[in-house]
Order: sequence, then C-alpha cells, then structure tokens
Amino acid sequence: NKRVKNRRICRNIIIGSEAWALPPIGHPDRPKGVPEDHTKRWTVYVRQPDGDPALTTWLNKVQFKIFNTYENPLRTCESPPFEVSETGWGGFNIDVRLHFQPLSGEKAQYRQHFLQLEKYGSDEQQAKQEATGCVRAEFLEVVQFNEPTEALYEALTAE
Ligand code: SLL
Repeated sequence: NKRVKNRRICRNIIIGSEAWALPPIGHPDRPKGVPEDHTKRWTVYVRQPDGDPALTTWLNKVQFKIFNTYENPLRTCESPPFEVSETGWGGFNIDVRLHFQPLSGEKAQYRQHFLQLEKYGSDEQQAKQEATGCVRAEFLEVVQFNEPTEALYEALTAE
C-alpha cells in the first residue's frame, strides 16, 4: 500500500439530524408500538453536500452509537443512506464512526453529533422550525487523507 508523499486530499461530509413531533397518544397517526413517553421522531445522518461526488468512493461504512437505553445502540450502515431513525424524548450526543474503504488503508475516524430535538437558534430560525415542524441541525465536517495510498489517490482524483 504505497503512499503518495506530500499530498493531502480533503472531502466534505454533512453530519446532521432532523426531528419532528410525534402525534400524541391516542392520535390515529401515532405509530404503533412507540413507548408512551416518546414525543419525537428523529433521523441522524451522514451525507455528501449537494453536488459532491458519492461518498462511497472512500467511505465504506458508518456506525452511529446512540443512547445506551436503545435496543442495539451501535447501529451500522454498510451502504447509503448512512442514517438511523428512531423515536425518543430527549437529545444526546451520538458518536459517529467513519470507516473508510479498505483501499485507503486508513483507520476509522470519530465525530460527535448532538441530537437536537428542541427548537434552537435565533427567533427567525425558531419561527421556521415551528412552521415546518422540523428541527434540523447540520454541520459540515472535513475528512482529511494525508499522504493517501496510491489506490485512494487514484480513486479520488478520478472523480
Ligand atoms: C441525558 N439527555 O444525557 C439525557 C438523555 C435520553 C433520551 C436523553 C428514549 C430512549 C429509549 C430517549 O429519548 N432517551 O427509549 O431507550 O441524560
């Protein structure tokens, strides 16, 4: 696995979450089997910014470690969409583990994402969250490959 000296390749990813209110108990649209104390439905995800090439050239799998009271709290996504959806009542930090394609010879990298369920931000942002019923929190993350393997370098520069 020869490496390309004095080169660094960066790729952007978006790590985000979206949360919506669940219909209240007794409402016909409330999903069956949801615990009574759960008030939100949410999704946490990793995706490429609009217009960027597919992540799977370099990203092999994503694991999301959610709160440990959930069943099977280490959730693994082997292919896109890299996302987990659940219901709950409270926000918490999610460990996001990025596993790279074997040709990269790279160790996994870790990120954290706070699962934001409640409205936040400026009055204007909160008004929008209220109107759409959706609380979204997204962060742009940079993944750096320093002295990438030749195989990874070729795959990324061919995009
Ligand atoms: C804390 N923020 O760090 C709190 C914990 C946990 C939220 C929030 C339901 C989990 C389940 C849920 O929403 N938990 O049903 O297993 O202490």
